[in-house]
Amino acid sequence: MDEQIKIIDKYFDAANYISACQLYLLDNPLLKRKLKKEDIKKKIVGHWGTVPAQNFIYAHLNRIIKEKNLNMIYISGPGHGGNSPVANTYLEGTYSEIYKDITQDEEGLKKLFKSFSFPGGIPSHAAPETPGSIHEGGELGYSLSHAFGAALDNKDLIVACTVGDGEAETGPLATSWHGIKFLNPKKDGLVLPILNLNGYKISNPTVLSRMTKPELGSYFYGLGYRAYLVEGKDKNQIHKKMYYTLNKVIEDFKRIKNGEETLWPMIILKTPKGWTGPKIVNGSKIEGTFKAHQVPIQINTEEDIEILENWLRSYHPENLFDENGTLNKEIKDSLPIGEKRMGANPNTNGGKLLKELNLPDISNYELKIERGITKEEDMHKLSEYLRDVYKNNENFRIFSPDEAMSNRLYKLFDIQKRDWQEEIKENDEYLSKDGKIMDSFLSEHMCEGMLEGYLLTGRHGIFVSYESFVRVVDSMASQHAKWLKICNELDWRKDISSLNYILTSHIWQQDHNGYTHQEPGFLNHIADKKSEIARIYLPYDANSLIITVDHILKTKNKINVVTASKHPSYQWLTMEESKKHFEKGIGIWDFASKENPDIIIASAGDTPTIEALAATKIINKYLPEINIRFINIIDLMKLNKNHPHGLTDEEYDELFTKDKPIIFNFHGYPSLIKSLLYERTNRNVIIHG
Ligand SMILES: Cc1ncc(C[n+]2csc(CCOP(=O)(O)OP(=O)(O)O)c2C)c(N)n1
Repeated sequence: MDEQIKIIDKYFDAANYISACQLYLLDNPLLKRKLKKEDIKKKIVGHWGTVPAQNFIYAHLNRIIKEKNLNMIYISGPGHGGNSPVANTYLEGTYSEIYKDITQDEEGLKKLFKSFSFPGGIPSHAAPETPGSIHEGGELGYSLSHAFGAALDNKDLIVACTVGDGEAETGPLATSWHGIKFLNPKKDGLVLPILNLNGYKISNPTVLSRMTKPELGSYFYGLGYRAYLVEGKDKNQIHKKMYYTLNKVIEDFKRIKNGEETLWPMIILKTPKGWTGPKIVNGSKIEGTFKAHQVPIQINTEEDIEILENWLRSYHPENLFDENGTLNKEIKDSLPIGEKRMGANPNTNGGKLLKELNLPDISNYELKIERGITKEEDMHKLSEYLRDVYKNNENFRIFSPDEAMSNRLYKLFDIQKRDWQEEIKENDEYLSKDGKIMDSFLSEHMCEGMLEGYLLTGRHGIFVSYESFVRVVDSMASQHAKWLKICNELDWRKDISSLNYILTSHIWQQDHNGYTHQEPGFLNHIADKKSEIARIYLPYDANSLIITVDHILKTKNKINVVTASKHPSYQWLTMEESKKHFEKGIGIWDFASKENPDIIIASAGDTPTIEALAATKIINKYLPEINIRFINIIDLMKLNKNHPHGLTDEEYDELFTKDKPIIFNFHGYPSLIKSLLYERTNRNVIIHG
């Protein structure tokens, strides 16, 4: 063990060296000569505080992966220290395999250091560009929910997830600890949370770090964990503790898998913030304080350069790399190889593992209709189709915060149960350890985070939410949209299944709930995202809803938002008619239209369509001399000229005419339609929304 720890420690030095150099160096990557001002970046940006502890964790995880031949991925919660995952994936070789110019030599190191947080270079956070990452490290709070999502239906996988003690204060992270209550060890993978108790955030202490050890232990025990505290007076002692602790964790995991253990292991790693970095700069204590959070030394004077040089030399690069700048063989040989490397694990590039869904033929679910007379709950009808998607596919899950029933997904429960690993009582319904409907935890953050983790590791799913409360995860949706946008620019990132939302219990169907439950602004939020990613659909009845959901489940790399009706409501088109309409995304409904229109009545959304058709009927009755053209828009982005789905100007003018008045009945805020029509010829429009 002592020999192994010596090598782990060398690896730790190498990772710290490469991480620190990314912050500072333009040249002189191996410090073969004295450091000069010209070797150093003019603007130094990035984070140091979180980095050493994460390097330490990665080093030890590598050891246990190699020794036990584990299938493990790593999620960096405090991914603002992006130089850490970059350093580690460089050392294991994955980075150079993906980015061929970042070679495993002095020249490669020089390029790598320069590119970090530099114009035209790589982000300072864990990002899509970072091999092995399924997690954007900028916005804190989602790491653990991503980890749990990645572990679902992934029974051989272990997801190690570092959580910052500041990050742990966020709402989404604080609720995520409960994720273990939804993992079935027989069918799902395992998650190892590693809380890095480094004591500080940007400029404040952290709450968890000021709790006593018994308080912390009790807190995590109450949540269902056996917390292992790893701390030490010196490097050697803490290496040993981590070594033994990981051995114990793997033993615990074995017992959990065999059903012999109910407490889940987690690690509390207590290290100084900015560990191994500069201790004192300009009379201020840095290591072990919040001052280590970002850049520990700004370079203004010769003395600063000297402190930097001493710090970097403290890792002894001459003992880590050979003359050419290639990592020493004994360190290299200690690392996992091939897809066991956490940067190369295919689960972190989920498209590699993506299996297409086996989708049922939608004609089997057609609702036979009498136009404008038949009434049906669209979501209830959709649930027949979704039941069979579940039936045919192991790699599909629906996520909903306690709302699958309330959102009328009744038929799912004919064949599938809710995921629930806790006690089940007599009057509970549809709970099971083997259940795969993810609706038994009331947390939009967890639904979103787990679904993202599930998608990013190559599976499929849908988030079904009340329309107004999906806004709880606005920011998570934005981050995912950014992630997808960057992935689209990276050849090596393979296509993943789209992030699908069905928003129901919507603004026009509130019964007793009323104003508190009304907020259709998620559509505006998503409409603002990159047009190659954002899709918005407004089906008007059951058949159109089934067609829409069948479509979105086949798409890749998109964010699809579907608003849907759940109350008994009028039905308008047969399946065949709706298919044709959906293919166009927008069109004239002949049964409600006349030739040579005097006005256009347009609708988007289920209730606005009922109202617009009713208005058309009334006008036809009392003012038959007025010719109405009735247009329905199911694919909202047809209106956006700058969207890949957008109508051309000619198509738009053909449908809406160049000058006839348009009355537009819209599901959401009128401002959205205003912005979509801004560049169109005919803007003679009154919008009701
Ligand atoms: C949701 C969110 N709020 C605020 C920030 C700004 N921020 C960046 S790092 C940081 C402190 C993080 O502390 P911790 O999680 O303990 O990480 P570490 O100390 O390891 O850097 C804050 C507040 C953020 N990135 N995300």
